[in-house]
Amino acid sequence: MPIAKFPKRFLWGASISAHQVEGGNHNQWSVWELEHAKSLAAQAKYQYGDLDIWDDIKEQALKPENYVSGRASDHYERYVHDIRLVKKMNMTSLRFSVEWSRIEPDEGRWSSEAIDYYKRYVAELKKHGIEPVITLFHFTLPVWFAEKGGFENRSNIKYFVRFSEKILSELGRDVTYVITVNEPDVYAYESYYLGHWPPAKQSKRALYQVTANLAVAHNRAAKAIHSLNRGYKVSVAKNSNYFYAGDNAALSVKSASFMQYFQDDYFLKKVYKSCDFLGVNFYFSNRVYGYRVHNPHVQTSDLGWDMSPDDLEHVLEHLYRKYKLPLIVTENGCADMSDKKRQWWLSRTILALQRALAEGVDVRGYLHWSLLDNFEWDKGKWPRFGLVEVDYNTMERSVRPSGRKYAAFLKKVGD
Ligand code: IFM
Repeated sequence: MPIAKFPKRFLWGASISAHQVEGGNHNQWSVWELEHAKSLAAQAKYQYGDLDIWDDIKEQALKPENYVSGRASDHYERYVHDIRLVKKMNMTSLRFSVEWSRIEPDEGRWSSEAIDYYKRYVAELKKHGIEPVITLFHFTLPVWFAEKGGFENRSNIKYFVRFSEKILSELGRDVTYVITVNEPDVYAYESYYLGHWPPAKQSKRALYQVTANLAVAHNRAAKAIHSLNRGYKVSVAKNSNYFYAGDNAALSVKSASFMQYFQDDYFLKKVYKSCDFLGVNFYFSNRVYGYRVHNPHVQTSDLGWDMSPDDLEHVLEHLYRKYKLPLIVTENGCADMSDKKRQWWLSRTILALQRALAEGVDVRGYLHWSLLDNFEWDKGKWPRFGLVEVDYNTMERSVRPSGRKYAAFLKKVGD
């Protein structure tokens, strides 16, 4: 692992989201999972049969249970243990999401039990000196809000703003970093254009409407949060993958830059003025020839995603040059069940962070996706993103070799 001089108080840690790890949730996703588990299992061979790891995952991927979050990683019950693990791994920050459907299970009814739970959760982090980075919307919604049309209806945004105000006024200034919306355009694209996620619509109009409404939701929630206290540091977590031309043809160069613009700036232009920093989620790069993306597939993750960790540097440089806001990498990682590639991914990523810093980019943190193996939405539980492996039968945790290396690096960097 390379050793670098990172800024003091750089946030080093990992990310998780409520629905993917907590278990026992009842929201629009859990309802959808139960309705679709059988058909997702039936399509598994067609969906994943070409992946290199098909033989290793087929038993799991062919079973409907794989597609039901259920107990997930049982983090709701085991958070004290998991936070201790975060500490033991020398991390200084944890990004997690609060589950709106627990906090406001029925419209206008706040659950004091759920609020107390998240207060205890934050207190546990603070006790260990771990900086919370809290997410308010990470793809899951209370059923009542989804039934009203969710973020497709602009008039529903007020419910999200009310929830944001409520939870932050309850948690108070024990929290500083707030992500309003996670990967807004991934959510809109998967749920309203491709129809892979609930509510499984396939409409261009809905795609644009939801994207635009999520920008408004962020702006209004940020305003409400800032009026509680100007000390909150608010952002979105923007998915930002890297597009580059595969050859020198003018069309490839133009297309790559248009794709980058469309992915990043179309949304960020609407929200950056109400952000105190930018959260960046980086997973892969896209090589563009003419109008098309065609990746070299030299190194791929278990999900078949191109692995080009070095390109994080370009993404950070591009966003910083454009928006002049401090950056925190709020997600970055790879699905790697054998844990053979994650260590390499981490060291290349750390070098990319160093290069970006050396170029003058104001990077303030790195949060690896993910702390734990977790429920990967419509793909279920077979993709393994965790620095820490979860045995879904016993819920036992074991830190993977890559997790141990990351911990050793963080120890050195912290000394
Ligand atoms: O698991 C997801 C997460 O919920 C959002 N960002 C990408 C991750 C890996 O696909």
